[in-house]
Amino acid sequence: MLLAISIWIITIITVILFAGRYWWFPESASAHGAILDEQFEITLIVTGLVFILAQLGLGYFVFRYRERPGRTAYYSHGSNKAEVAWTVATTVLFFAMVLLGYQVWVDLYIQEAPEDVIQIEVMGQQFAWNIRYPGPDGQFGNTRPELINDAAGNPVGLDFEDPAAKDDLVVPTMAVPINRPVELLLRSKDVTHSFSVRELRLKQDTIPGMIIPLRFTATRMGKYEIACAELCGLGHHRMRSFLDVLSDEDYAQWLKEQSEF
Ligand SMILES: [Cu+2]
Repeated sequence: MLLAISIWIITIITVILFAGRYWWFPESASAHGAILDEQFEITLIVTGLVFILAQLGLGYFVFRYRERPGRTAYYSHGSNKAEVAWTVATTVLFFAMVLLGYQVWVDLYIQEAPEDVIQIEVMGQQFAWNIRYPGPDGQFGNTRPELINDAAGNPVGLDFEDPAAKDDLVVPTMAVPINRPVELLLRSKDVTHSFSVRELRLKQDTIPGMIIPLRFTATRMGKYEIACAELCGLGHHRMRSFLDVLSDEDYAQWLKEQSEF
């Protein structure tokens, strides 16, 4: 009896915590943020309803078949019909939600980038982010792993024999202009990290040996934290940087200041 009541109480507290939104996302600052939030809400409502029904049912069965004098347990093989029913229902729900979220996914990952897209390379490493801009020539220079040398100030292994590498800018923080499409090229030097900015509603693993493109358009000026969202080693908690969303003029100014160092 106590167990059944505990299950119900835990269910109610959980629902209150989610419905009351006491710990929620910060306000979205990207073009795809609103549609992603909507998708999140639909998923939360659907899975929330399933959760509530399942927990209430669990409590009910614990309560209904609690120990009583003179009653013995009997062994059941279960019900094939019920199993088929909830497996089919789960499959249908799962595919319906995938299809609903498909458009956001296509926008972020698959659709061809617009011509004026700003490309920025992000190289994760234990325990820092290296942000690389192609510089005035608009071309990323070659990199070679054997040239990587943190102590000499070449954390991404720029090959300076390549003329396109000479003006590349590698900095510890990121800035982007507001309302301009940006394409990140996510890389990792060592282990799997995850590039995550809550306000942009972005989270994408960076994987050694892969260059993963990720697109967004920032729609609100401000300073946002770039966190590593994948436990990547002892210093994981301090693997963070910042993203400044600036006006066009401030962005141009920022680029200029950075390249003067
Ligand atoms: Cu990391």
